[in-house]
Amino acid sequence: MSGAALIGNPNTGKTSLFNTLTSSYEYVGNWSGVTVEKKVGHLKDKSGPLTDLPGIYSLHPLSRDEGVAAEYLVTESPSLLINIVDASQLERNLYLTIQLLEYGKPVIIGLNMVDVAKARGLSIDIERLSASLHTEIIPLVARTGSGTKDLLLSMSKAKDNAQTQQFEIHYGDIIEEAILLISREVTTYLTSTPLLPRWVALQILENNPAVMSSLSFPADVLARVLKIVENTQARLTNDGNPASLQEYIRSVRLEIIHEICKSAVDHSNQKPHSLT
Ligand code: GDP
Ligand code: K
Ligand code: MG
Repeated sequence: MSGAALIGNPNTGKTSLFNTLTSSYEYVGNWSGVTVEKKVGHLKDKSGPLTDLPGIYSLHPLSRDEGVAAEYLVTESPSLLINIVDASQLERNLYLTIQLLEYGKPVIIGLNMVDVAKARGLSIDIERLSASLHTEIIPLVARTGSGTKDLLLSMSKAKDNAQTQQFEIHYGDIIEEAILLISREVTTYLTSTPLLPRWVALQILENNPAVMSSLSFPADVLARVLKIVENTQARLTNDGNPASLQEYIRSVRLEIIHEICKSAVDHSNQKPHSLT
């Protein structure tokens, strides 16, 4: 019963939106084990609970506090993710977006701070961006509430037709083979979770501590999986790639994000940062 969740980079307007979209609190406290505030509210349209997740730049946490959101995705079963993206920092924000799309649950992108983007002279082709990411994008100005009605409408539609995510990155033959091998090992242990074997395999290849510690596999399965990771790293290195698996996977994502932004963002009228 975890309903929908707001997830995104820090300072993108998640809490502003949470306050606009909810009418009362269901729970306010801390996430277990950390001093990060946990807020769950009731959506104004009475369609269920909404969780305000702590801001992160990536699902791969650099601290325990940052692990909260990834642990939430593993242990809870959110029916809908509302990814709040800062339109004025699109390229940086899309790294998390890509990881959320890979998670496989319905995602709606709340493209917030469009007022800031506009003031900076950035023009975002929302249709093109939406087509590249295969997901719905709602422009927002959380500070004034502009777009929040459209967001609520889109949220209720998403709940009615739980579409599956179409977005998928091809990471190259070496990684794709490893994803298949790991998926084969872990699938049976994921049946009671909302998790896609492909997503879990990627988190394992990236050595995501929040995901690894939230899942438990039998010792022999874990040993075989870690052996696959080791072999994959060796194959990548032998193939002339000096990067770690984690860096390599990150670089593939960054390259794709860069291409997506090149085609969807027009910088030609962009003003220098110091003027805004
Ligand atoms: P969070 O860290 O993602 O929860 O972001 P907050 O909701 O705390 O917002 C961070 C700051 O951005 C606050 O000062 C908000 O008033 C401001 N803010 C939020 N949304 C918008 C927006 O659409 N436009 C502008 N200009 N400011 C916004
Ligand atoms: K904040
Ligand atoms: Mg906040």
